[in-house]
Amino acid sequence: MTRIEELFDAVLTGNRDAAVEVARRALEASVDPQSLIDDAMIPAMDEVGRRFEEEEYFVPELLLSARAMKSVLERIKPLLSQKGTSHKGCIVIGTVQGDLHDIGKNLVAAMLEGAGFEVVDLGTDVSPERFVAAVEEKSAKLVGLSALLTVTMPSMKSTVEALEAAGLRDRVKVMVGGAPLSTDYAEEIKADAYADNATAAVRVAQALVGA
Ligand code: B12
Repeated sequence: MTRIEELFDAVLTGNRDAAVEVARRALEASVDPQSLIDDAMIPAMDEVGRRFEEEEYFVPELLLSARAMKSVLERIKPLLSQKGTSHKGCIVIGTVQGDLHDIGKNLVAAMLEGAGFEVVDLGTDVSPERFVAAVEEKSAKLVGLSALLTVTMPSMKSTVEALEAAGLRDRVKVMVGGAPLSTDYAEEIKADAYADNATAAVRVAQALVGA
């Protein structure tokens, strides 16, 4: 079994210690940290989601897999930083109200930080008012909204509307992401852009601030 397959298995079975150990060995052997994410852990989480849908997995299994992926991400995060990056401005990011999923959002935040953005991460279950307050306080150029549940997608619309009502909409760009989203939905709620993964999120963010 390759290290990528071993990591896939460890995340799929929610074995945190094995996941961390395999990742450590892979990094020692100079495996690209991005490939641990893209080729092992994201496919593993997709399979976890599929098993959940098929009722082979339940919430405890989701939590164990999520914990394993998070532990590896914590260790990989510093390696995602690109050397010599300049400060590209502040981005406020968070998972919208009602939604507790944060793995994808954390990954996007880590990659943006690595690309030279100052990232203010508000965490999960963030109300439109908290997004508005943080954008104001930090004079942020960008705000990133994450949602993984179809039922929390409308919180994105409320957040865009709250930014508009606070008179901030013409000085902050809104970028949205999360598995149930699409470019069409981003357009519908008047967000500026959608990205379907963390690498694309960095490209989109750079384009939005003209970096
Ligand atoms: C792990 C997980 C959980 C964990 C979350 C742990 C955590 N700390 O995040 C726990 C157990 C808490 C959980 C709970 C629930 N979950 Co859940 N969960 C998942 C699972 C398996 C994986 C999500 C994940 O981490 N993926 C890996 C990351 C890397 O991918 P990602 O999040 O999509 O992020 C990428 C992109 O979307 C994008 N992106 C993400 N955010 C952003 C933001 C910006 C600005 C940008 C530009 C891009 C971007 O870039 C990321 C990196 O590439 C998914 C299934 C799936 N495959 O998506 C179900 C899933 C999302 N969950 C689901 C459900 C139903 C629930 C619960 C309601 C279950 C329950 N009955 O209690 C609760 C809801 C809790 C709540 N209020 O939020 C459903 C949602 C169905 C729907 N259509 O709404 C899914 C799809 C499972 C399924 N197939 O049914 N869950």
